[in-house]
Amino acid sequence: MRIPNLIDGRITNPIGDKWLDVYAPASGHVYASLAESDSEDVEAAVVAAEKAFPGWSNTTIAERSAILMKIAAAIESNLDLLAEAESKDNGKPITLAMKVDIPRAAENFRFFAHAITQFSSESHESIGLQTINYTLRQSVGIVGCISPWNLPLYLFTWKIAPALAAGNCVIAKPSEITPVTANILGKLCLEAGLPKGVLNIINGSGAYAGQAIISHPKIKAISFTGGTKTGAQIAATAAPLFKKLSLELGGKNPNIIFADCDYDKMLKTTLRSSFSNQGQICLCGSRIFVERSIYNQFKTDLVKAVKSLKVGNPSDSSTDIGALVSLAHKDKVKSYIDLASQEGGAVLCGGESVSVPDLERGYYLSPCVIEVKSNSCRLNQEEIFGPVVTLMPFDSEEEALNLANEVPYGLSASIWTNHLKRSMRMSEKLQSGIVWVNTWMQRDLRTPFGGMKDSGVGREGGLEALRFFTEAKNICINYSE
Ligand code: TXE
Repeated sequence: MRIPNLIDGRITNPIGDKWLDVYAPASGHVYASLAESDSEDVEAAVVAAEKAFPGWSNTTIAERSAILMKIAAAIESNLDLLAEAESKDNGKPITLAMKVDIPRAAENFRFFAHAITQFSSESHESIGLQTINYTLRQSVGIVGCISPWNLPLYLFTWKIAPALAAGNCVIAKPSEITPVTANILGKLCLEAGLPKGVLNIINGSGAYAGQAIISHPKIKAISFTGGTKTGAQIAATAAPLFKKLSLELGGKNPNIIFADCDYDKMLKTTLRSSFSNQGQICLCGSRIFVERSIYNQFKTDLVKAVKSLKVGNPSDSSTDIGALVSLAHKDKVKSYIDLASQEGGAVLCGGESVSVPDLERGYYLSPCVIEVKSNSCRLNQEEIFGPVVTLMPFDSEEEALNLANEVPYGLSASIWTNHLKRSMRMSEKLQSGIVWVNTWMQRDLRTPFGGMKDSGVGREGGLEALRFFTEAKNICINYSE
């Protein structure tokens, strides 16, 4: 299978005719080749987007919304095809792709199809001065959307749906590790009536295709989700070009468990928040802090539950944990597990390569729980982004708060307690963009989404995303004689 680019409504080979291998993580085999694009391909996409922009930005809200609704419906009617492609490309269990990734991609389009009809701007009357100000929120122009490999179609659509709804033309780059579903989507968008040149998909590596997008002077806004180091590099390139930037980066999220919580619900959710998608979700709760009075009980119960998770073929519906996304990523995760003994930690379960019958070269790792001695160790300070969680006890609310905040990241946090005032006090003081109380990853698409500290800059989601993908212009009219 060859995966070229989508430029100006046409499937286009990369100008340099270079191709990258795409691996199936479940088997470790190459199964596709991907366009390795560079600045010439990006230039062609920019030319197409410039041509399409006047038409698309002046398309009525009702028409834009109707096209986005058709795209949502097309994603839903291709659920099986897209879920199978996502599972094969990423290594995630097919059940997860069917239940979460693909339905959510459709929901992203449907949500922004509605949201744009409710997007309004302000007017300010300067009383006594016969002056009125009103705000126009106009499309930015050409925007760049760069997405990662962990939730490929889910995050790709999370960016392009609001960008398109707000009347922009998009140059989008899916991760070179998981490009397949984005490219199926490109075709569905054209069939749904999205005019040519409005969505251009450029494939290839971050170093060439990605860098060409972020450094192109006519691409005026960049929405990026990925690693913190890459985010810093993107900011360094984009800042002198005065681009709007939205960066959703890594996390090292605390999961804080008090003795007075609903224990069974907490345990079940903690299993999910630790290991869903092989722990490769920026919102996973990777540092678990437990009140000392229930620490030993929790440790025993968690380890027992983790040992019961089935690591296996992602296409098997009984699989809980599929393959990690790449060999390089598996090696990175493994290197952190190997650090445990050096840092005085104890591996309580998992962390070993798993050989799945007939898929011996796949990237499988058993889910791992590590008890750490201190929050300052690398295992607790650096993003591992795999099926690995750490455990530590705490004695007081204040100590839990300090442990949670003593980390460079600030994306999300979970608190488990039935003590209302404590949950509110903690929520106020936690340094993170999202706080969940007695739940995890319960997403309402109207809410602001993003992180503090090294977890990123800016917020997307709901009207925040539409604000990001528009320029606010103030018009001041004096109507005195
Ligand atoms: O992601 P990259 P990587 C974290 C996780 C992981 C680490 C590195 O800890 O181990 O990041 O992952 C594109 N200009 N997260 O290296 O490189 C790239 O092609 C423009 C957290 O695989 O950040 C891809 O499309 N684009 C995260 C996208 O950036 C560039 C999800 C993300 O890849 C570029 C993924 C450049 N110079 C990893 N360099 C989350 N927040 O959910 C790369 N890219």
